[in-house]
Amino acid sequence: MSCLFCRIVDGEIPARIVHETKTTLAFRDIQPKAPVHVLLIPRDHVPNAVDLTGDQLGDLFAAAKEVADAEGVAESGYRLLFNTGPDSGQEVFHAHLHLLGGRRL
Ligand code: D5M
Repeated sequence: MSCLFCRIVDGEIPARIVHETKTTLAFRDIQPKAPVHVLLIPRDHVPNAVDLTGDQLGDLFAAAKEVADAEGVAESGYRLLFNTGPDSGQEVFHAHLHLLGGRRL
């Protein structure tokens, strides 16, 4: 299997996991752009955010809220973003929601 994030889901590549549910996984970005930088992914392989189902999106955003609470950025605020396609800078083609916080962005 060649998808990097599928390999993290399968435990073949280590990751600093901060939250997990039946459908989602959240782990620290290896190249953090902020003191808190967590990636939230569906366990199932979906290449691009626009291909996610409504249920998958709902699960990712619910997980993001849990992570923001646990990381202590719920009050101060944080950024949620999807890069979508090559011009956005998307590098990994397994949909992932970035959660960035812990400093003024
Ligand atoms: O974001 C892809 C993000 O994935 C980028 O911020 C680096 C991060 N990354 C790459 N490899 C890993 C591993 N192995 N663990 C954790 N984070 C990783 P994009 O939106 O595609 O540009």
